[in-house]
Amino acid sequence: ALGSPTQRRPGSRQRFVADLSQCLFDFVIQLLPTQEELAVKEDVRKLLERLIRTIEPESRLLSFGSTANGFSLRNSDMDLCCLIDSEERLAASDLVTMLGDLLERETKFYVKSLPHARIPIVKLSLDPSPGLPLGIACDIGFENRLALENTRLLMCYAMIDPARVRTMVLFLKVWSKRRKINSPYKGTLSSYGYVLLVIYFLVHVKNPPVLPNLQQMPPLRPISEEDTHLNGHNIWFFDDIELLRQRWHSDNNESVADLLIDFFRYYSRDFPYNTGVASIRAGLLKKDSKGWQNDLSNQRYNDARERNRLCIEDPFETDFNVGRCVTKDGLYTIRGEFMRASRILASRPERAIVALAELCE
Ligand code: 3AT
Ligand code: MG
Repeated sequence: ALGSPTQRRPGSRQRFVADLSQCLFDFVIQLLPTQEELAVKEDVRKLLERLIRTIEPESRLLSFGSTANGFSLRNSDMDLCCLIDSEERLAASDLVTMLGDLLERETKFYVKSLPHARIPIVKLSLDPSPGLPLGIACDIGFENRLALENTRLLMCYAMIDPARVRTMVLFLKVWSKRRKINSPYKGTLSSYGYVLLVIYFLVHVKNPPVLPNLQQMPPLRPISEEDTHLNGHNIWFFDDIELLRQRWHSDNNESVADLLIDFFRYYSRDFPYNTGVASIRAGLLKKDSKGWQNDLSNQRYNDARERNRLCIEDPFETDFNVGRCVTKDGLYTIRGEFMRASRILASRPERAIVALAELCE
């Protein structure tokens, strides 16, 4: 009988949304890495590169993931990729073993080599110290050129509209970590998966769109197949962001708070989890058309079914489901969290800061 709070006080909803946008900006800014942290990480990268070159002189060590795409939070891990420019190189598993031994001898890092993993890596970590109050965690992989390219794609999306895109992504990363739904090893979704959900929403769900589809824009000049393909995957996208800014403007003027509220609503109610695949390259696809269907009748597909609860197409490796780690329980929990977030943002129209705190509790 009281009606919704919005009905009680006209205008209070708009005020809430405006306050929430401001709170989101303020909240995210204090979570960004400091200049000092970035400098320490760059020093670590250079040190590791020097050491790797004692094994493979023609190698380069490059950052990817959040350290390189503009979606980094304070104390996020470092993802490094070693590229070797010479023709004759050791196998990744041998490199991992040799590098692990070398780093164990020459540095203070704790080292764990995983030479036989699907993607062989060396994992490093350092305990906290006065200069590095939160320590450091770092993964080194080899020849993962697709990851370098998808990092560049996400970075370009971030650069088109940093105020809205970066704020949304950074907030969702913190939120998903605090709500414990950011652990692919435990059946929930990786940060990379959440970022793709945000971009999918901004390119394909919002109308008018907040972001253009960089993979479908016509190239400025003809490009050869060789230049657009890597290991059989089309990795082309429009990456001249300066030019894009001159030529493309979004007609969508919603605030970051409006977008976030709508994001939670969409993924709690509207996204077709049972049949749909979120593809930032091609929009909403069908699980059927990708062979990712939930075929309940066939025993053989048991495993596939468990892997295809939440379907998010990788932008380049299109036969790869980025959400494949998400289990039945994991998806149930994630959707529950989207609903909880929606409910909190719908029911607290007066105090944005309280809503935000409750959201990330
Ligand atoms: P954090 O700040 O570490 O939480 P992040 O942005 O670094 O987030 P991830 O650690 O999830 O994101 O992933 C790091 C990069 O590794 C992002 C992407 O280039 C690559 N990557 C991660 N997961 C996948 C995947 N399932 N398929 C393809 N590339 C992936
Ligand atoms: Mg990372």
